[in-house]
Amino acid sequence: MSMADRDGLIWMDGEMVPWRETKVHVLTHTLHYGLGCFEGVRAYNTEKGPAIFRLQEHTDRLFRSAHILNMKLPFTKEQVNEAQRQAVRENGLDEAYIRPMVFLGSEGMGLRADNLKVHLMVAAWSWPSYMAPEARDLGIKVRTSSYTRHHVNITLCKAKANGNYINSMLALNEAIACGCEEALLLDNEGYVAEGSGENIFILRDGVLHTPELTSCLEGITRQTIFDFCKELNVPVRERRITRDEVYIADEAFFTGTAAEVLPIRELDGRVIGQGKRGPLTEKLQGMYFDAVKGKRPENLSWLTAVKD
Ligand code: PPE
Repeated sequence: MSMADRDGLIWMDGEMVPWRETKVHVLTHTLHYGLGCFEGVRAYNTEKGPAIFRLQEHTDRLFRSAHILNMKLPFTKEQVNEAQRQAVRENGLDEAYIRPMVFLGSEGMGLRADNLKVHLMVAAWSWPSYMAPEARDLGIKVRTSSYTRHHVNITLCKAKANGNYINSMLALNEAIACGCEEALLLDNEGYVAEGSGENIFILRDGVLHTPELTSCLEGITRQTIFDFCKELNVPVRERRITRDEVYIADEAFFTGTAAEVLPIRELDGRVIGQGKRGPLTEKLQGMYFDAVKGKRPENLSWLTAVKD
């Protein structure tokens, strides 16, 4: 089903608009130059109804991205939180992927346009599994990308900017064409960075390792794994990792809102650990799914109910 041809409502600049009517002009600035930013957020069904996972953190990151790109959002954080709740609620969704995006309008063209309006849209739809459902148990096959992840001073990777995803799409399409499910990008110095839309963790001798924030997005799921590891007394180190360290890891997994917690069973044809989801990955994945579904009393503050 086309994303454009659906029933439902999309929050657009402060109003709920019928899904098929939320159109932009072909001269929309962001469509041409990629200067925009977005979030990927999920709502899960809990005992108390649908709830958004770590909503405030996502909204905060959206505002940080906009600030980095020098885009001034004409809405408050409270309004943006409310828009996301409304998008899930008014579409009658129990579970949803939520996509807020900040973009520049069609008020002007060219790189020098200085009369551009900053717009915000928030859509929500059902997007159950990012990869084949069995990938959660069995893990996925990954390939080191021939594309380098953006250098920190090219497009400013701390912003979850639309244009940064050219890099992700080139890497992902290459990996898929090679029979893999995801790409692992290296940073401009050749160290492990991240997946096309996920952070990466590796386990070695009881210590979890993940790249530093200069090589990857400040993932909210990544932070959630840090929080769980603190609780489990599993040490986590943020440091430079080489691709061959991933080959010899005991376990490896990706994290992200869309991908959730996803085991990696193979990188570049080398089997990682036992070649299936390892025990710590399974434990963290279980904690994650329990937390998002409101089954962990200690993490209830991460959930924002969609209904009043
Ligand atoms: N790195 C990148 C490059 C990235 O895009 C994401 C999220 C992450 C790490 C993990 O961040 P977080 O979701 O806060 O844990 N990618 C979003 C877009 C995926 C898509 O297919 O679109 C997402 O997971 O929603």
